[in-house]
Amino acid sequence: MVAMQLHWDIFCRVVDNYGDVGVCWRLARQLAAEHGKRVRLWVDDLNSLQPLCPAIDVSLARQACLGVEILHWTETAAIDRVGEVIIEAFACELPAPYLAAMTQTAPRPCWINLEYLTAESWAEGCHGLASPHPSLPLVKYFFFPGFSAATGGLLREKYWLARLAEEVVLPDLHNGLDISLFCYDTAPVGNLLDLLAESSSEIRLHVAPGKPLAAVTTHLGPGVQWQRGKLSVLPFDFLPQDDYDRLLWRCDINFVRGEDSFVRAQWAGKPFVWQIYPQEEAAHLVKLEAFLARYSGGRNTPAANAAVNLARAWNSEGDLRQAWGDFLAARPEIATYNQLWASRLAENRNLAESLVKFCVTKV
Ligand code: TRH
Repeated sequence: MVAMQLHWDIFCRVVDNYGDVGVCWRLARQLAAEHGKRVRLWVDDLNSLQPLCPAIDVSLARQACLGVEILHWTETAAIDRVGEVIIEAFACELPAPYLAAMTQTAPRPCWINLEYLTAESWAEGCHGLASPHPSLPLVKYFFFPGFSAATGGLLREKYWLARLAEEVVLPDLHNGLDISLFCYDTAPVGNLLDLLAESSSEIRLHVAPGKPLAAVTTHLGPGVQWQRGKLSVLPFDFLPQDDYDRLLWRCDINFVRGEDSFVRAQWAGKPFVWQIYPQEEAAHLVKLEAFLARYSGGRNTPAANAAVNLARAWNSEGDLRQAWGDFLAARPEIATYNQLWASRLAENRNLAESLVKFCVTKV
């Protein structure tokens, strides 16, 4: 008999920024909306989820929102039952009482450790591996999102992406370029602003709050909005997650970071520039190169080289002026390729589908 696995518990500990909770919230919503699962999302920091989902009330220990039950995960939170599938996001460590309750459940629940996204090939070899608990009669499975069919794939909501694609089919009446900026404070934002200010046509730079806006303010001085030549610098308030997706779909070029906005920029099929989450000893640069190798797929065209060189210049060192100029010159070709890249990625099973199929086999 096929296991129903109706009840899913996702545990999310917010380390920093919005990526951990952004991924978990998106996954929870999709499992509920597209797979009919009853999903409980346990989050230790509701204040980080609230900007992505303004409808939630951070004072509540338990609430429902968009088909998902959201639980404030505290040391003292009561464990009333365990799910049939448990997702421990990014090795966040399940609470001991919850683990104990899992050992009392028959059949044993399916326990997944959802890993961070990487394009490195070792992730394909580790995807789906079992890790028996050292002392309890439980097995945890490593689940790797990724860019190939040998991984768990990427988060991609069928209904929502189809709707966004319809929205951008609307006539495009704007002049000049719309660019969104979401990055860490280590990006060469000042250099970029100087280059954009030299533009002979209009550019509207939409700047996310937090680190991106702080970097802009450091370079341009205090202000609410800035005008430099034909460049308008327009800060925006933190948007609900769906509205941020819309912004990426509407902009001509997106600067994105981390994990979730990076994936969304790829579905938007527009030229994008990714800043990877910086790690100690520059470990992130290996991951960046792994992605760039997959993305460019051995092409040695001006467009492929321009996209790769700008990513390198944005993340570490390099001639940003040259890289930006080449990127702009190749923008139409990069846009065409990114549409193709998105449709190739969409041939892989998406992360939620992969999880549902994988877990059924692990009862
Ligand atoms: O916030 P991030 O830097 O998150 C990072 C990465 O996930 C990184 O891998 C992880 O190690 C670290 O967190 C802890 O970037 P990311 O992944 O793009 O997540 C941002 C989320 O915020 C994403 O879901 C999009 C969302 N967002 C909005 O909903 N509205 C907004 O206005 C903006 C700017 C972002």
